[in-house]
Amino acid sequence: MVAIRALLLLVGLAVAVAGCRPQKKVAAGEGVQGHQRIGLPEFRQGQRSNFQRYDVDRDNVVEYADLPKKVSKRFRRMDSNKDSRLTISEFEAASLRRFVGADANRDGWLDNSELN
Ligand SMILES: [Ca+2]
Ligand SMILES: [Ca+2]
Repeated sequence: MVAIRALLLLVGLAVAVAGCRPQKKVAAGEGVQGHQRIGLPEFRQGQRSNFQRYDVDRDNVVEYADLPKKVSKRFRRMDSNKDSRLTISEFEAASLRRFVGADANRDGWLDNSELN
């Protein structure tokens, strides 16, 4: 929990710092000087859509054992308590770690170079 709180704090700081900079306002995912970038809300929404694709009964839990091997393997890595059930909380925590890990310049956005 301490690690997750630290991550949330880091993301909050990055977003706050980015929000203080004078930047050209663009719609999420829109190009900036020919570059694509994605912010945390859009990233989380995309990730949530991925989760919901497999959460067919909409109970915010995916029992991933019977999913295709590639998906099952990915979900197992995100299953923090290793109970073979991936909750939306576990999924979102893993997604946040992924965003923070990819945001190399800590500006609260993932640009082309950070997405690839
Ligand atoms: Ca779990
Ligand atoms: Ca970035």
